[in-house]
Amino acid sequence: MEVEGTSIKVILIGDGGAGKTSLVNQFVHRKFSSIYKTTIGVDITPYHVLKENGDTVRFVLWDMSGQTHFERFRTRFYTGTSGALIVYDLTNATSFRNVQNWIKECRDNCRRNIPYVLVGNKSDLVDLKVTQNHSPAAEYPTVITSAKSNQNVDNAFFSLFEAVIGGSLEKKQDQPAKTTHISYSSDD
Ligand SMILES: Nc1nc2c(ncn2[C@@H]2O[C@H](COP(=O)(O)OP(=O)(O)O)[C@@H](O)[C@H]2O)c(=O)[nH]1
Ligand SMILES: [Mg+2]
Repeated sequence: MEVEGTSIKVILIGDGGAGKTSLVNQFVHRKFSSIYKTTIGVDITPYHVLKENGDTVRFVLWDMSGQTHFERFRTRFYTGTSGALIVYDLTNATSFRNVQNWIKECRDNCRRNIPYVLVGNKSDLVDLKVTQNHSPAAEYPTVITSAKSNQNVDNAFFSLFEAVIGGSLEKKQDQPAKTTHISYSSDD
């Protein structure tokens, strides 16, 4: 899948169930669903933002759905990435420990230095006084979100966007974004 033009690819990675798809749905479509759908493939959503000087920057969000164990697919998924949101579930200690593995895999496959923003999601379910002490990788900025209640969701994405372009952005989009699902079969 080629995304044309001068679009900037950012990816969402992290354990299945952490809330990657929900964060994109809340950020782009202002929707939340508690139904957990695992589909095989990748959801690609363009998202346009304005720079302070009025120029439009076109980001494309790549959300890999399910089947994170197909290594060949994952390697392709990382190609051309400019930044990554690494999502973990504040209620799931394993997802939190795996952040380091996701960072390592991303480093190995992106073949260049890219900014990372860690996202501790599902803040609506936890007592933040307890979980704020969890700092999986102090060297990376971490944003605590709820895709359900829309807490800090824009902050998470814009922190990454601004780190990628190295400047500040206006928080608006010039058109509703449409998600394209690219399915993928195991014998591909
Ligand atoms: N309570 C709560 N549930 C969430 C939140 N984000 C995602 N979920 C739920 O967690 C499950 C997995 O979310 P999903 O976005 O599909 O995770 P993904 O596998 O990382 O894409 C779904 O049932 C979501 O409804 C959140 O912030 N709060
Ligand atoms: Mg998903």
